[in-house]
Amino acid sequence: MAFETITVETREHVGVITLDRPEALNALNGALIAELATAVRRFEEDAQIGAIVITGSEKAFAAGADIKEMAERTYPQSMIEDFIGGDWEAVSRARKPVIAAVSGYALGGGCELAMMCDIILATDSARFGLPEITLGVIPGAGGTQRLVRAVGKAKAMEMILSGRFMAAEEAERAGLVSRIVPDAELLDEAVKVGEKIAAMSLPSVILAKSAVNRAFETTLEEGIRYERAVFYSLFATEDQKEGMAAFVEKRQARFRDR
Ligand code: DAK
Repeated sequence: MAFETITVETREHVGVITLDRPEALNALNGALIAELATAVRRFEEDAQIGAIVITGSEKAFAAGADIKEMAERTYPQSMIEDFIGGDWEAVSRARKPVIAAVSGYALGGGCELAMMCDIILATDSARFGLPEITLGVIPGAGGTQRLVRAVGKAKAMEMILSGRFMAAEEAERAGLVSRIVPDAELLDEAVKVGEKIAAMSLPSVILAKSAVNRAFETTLEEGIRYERAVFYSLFATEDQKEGMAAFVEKRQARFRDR
């Protein structure tokens, strides 16, 4: 299937999805969200792919859900169609790691999309914000929940209640962004991180991601119990034997995802 609102490529073991609606600063309309979900699911199913990168343009990762498409929505329509539905959740449901490479605006649904990813790399020009309040609504794709977990209550409240944008440097300091990288290196750096992850054993990558995410969903005690069970389970893999043998033999491990 040819995509119209995104471009998709494979770089070695990393799937790269580029949001591509420059005329609307990559505003996330229904077509784009559906195509993004399809591309993510394909990479999830592709055994050659170990990580996924989502990026936008230099000016915008994504300036939010498409306001022009949303403007005439009614309450019953929104509620019945449940536009939170499957496609918007494809990224947060991905089991393989997803890296957001953010330049320019990441606003509203664009910021929420970045926060659905596991790691955010950004350039100096990145601007994060949840300005839905200025439109008479509130974030609707996880923003009120994920931003507060990422940057704490005070900053999240200020951003969500006043619509203030957060610049890259502040976002890095606050823990929303993993690293700031030079403009020209953003995508290469994100792919490099993806390649590094893709070289690990996929079962341990999937379970490590799942254990970290568990920290946001449960008590410390439960989370530690989950981590312990997962840790033990990895001793059932060939990759654990290979990884530890490689260390002892002073060579590079060759994981086979088994
Ligand atoms: N939607 C539609 N078009 C947009 C857009 C958007 N979010 N953002 C920008 N554009 C369009 C502009 O209308 C303009 O198109 P033309 O007028 O040229 O046809 C073009 O992109 C360039 O934008 P500007 O001329 O405005 O460019 P500037 O550099 O002057 O300003 C800006 C850039 C990013 C500051 C500005 O465009 C802006 O404020 N954009 C809107 C940002 C915003 O409010 N975003 C939040 C949208 S609400 C949900 C899932 C998601 C959501 C909710 C529920 N469920 C699953 C339930 C998410 C909601 C949102 O994101």
